[in-house]
Amino acid sequence: HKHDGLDKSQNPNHQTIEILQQMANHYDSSKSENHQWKVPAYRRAISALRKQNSKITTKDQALAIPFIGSRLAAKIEEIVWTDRLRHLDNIALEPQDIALQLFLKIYGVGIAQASTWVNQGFRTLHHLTQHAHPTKNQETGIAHFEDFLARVPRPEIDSHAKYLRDVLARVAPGLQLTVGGSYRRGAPDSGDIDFVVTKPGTSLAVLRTVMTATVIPLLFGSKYLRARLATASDDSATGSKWHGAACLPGSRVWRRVDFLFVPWEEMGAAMIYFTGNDIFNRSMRLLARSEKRIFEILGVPYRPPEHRIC
Ligand code: DCP
Ligand code: MG
Ligand code: MN
Repeated sequence: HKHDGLDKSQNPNHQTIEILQQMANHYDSSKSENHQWKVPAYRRAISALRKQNSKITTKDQALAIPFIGSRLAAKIEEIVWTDRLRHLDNIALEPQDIALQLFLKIYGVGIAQASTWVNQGFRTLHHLTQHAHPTKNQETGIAHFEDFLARVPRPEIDSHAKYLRDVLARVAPGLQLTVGGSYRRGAPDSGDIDFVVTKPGTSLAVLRTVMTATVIPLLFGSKYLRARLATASDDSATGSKWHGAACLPGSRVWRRVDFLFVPWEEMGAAMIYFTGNDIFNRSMRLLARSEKRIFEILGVPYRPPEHRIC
């Protein structure tokens, strides 16, 4: 059985299958005749999806698979794109569904962890802290559940930026701080605060070292930074991201803060990435996949590879 678990999470469609499974289970236990008939279709789609060797991300890809019709195909595309089940907002919820939705709101907790806790019988945040052995990150997410769900008002983000620029001017002159994310898109409030840090003529390695060896420890010392919330993809030795929580002097609310370290030459692409939004970025990447289109956009006449020797 242990082996089964390992294979499951390695399936490229693991997350989609997990959510479809949740829906099938929901419809299965639903009292309504209207929903019962959907269950076999879901089960067939799940086992067909399990046999795929690559991640199915679009409706068309899903439609090409036997046993997946257009409605399920659309559902699969939606799951992949939104990474969550919007549908659950509109139907009567069972206690385990309510717990699942609650756990999914904890910062850093995904569908796999949330379902595991629900299946283990946990229903409240208190249960989790007492008996579920949460990781350090999860503990922070639970302890600051309300803080991290609260929106950050735009003026507060200005205060964070001012605080950080003052610190940088003193301890790491030359480092430049820009606020990206939804703030840069003009949002009146944001889910977190996204900082881009750069310095003209400075490599990523040097920038990372200045930040992780000097600036960040100092910010912990001044109690501005309160926790690091490293994710699996963060690597302090080679990465360009730092995730954590911060609290302004005089405030009691912890805010999620992200730092992106960017070498000066890469600022253009990095600002596009870190300004988002995420859906906009996906479309941009899709366009950027076409080599010819990039020439077109840059206004350079297309040259085949063998004619690119200058
Ligand atoms: N980003 C992306 N793809 C993702 C997540 C993020 O391209 N899956 C990029 C675009 C985002 C930026 O990183 O704008 C910052 O990510 P956030 O999660 O902080 O998203 P936003 O700042 O856009 O919104 P929010 O107000 O919820 O923080
Ligand atoms: Mg953000
Ligand atoms: Mn962010």
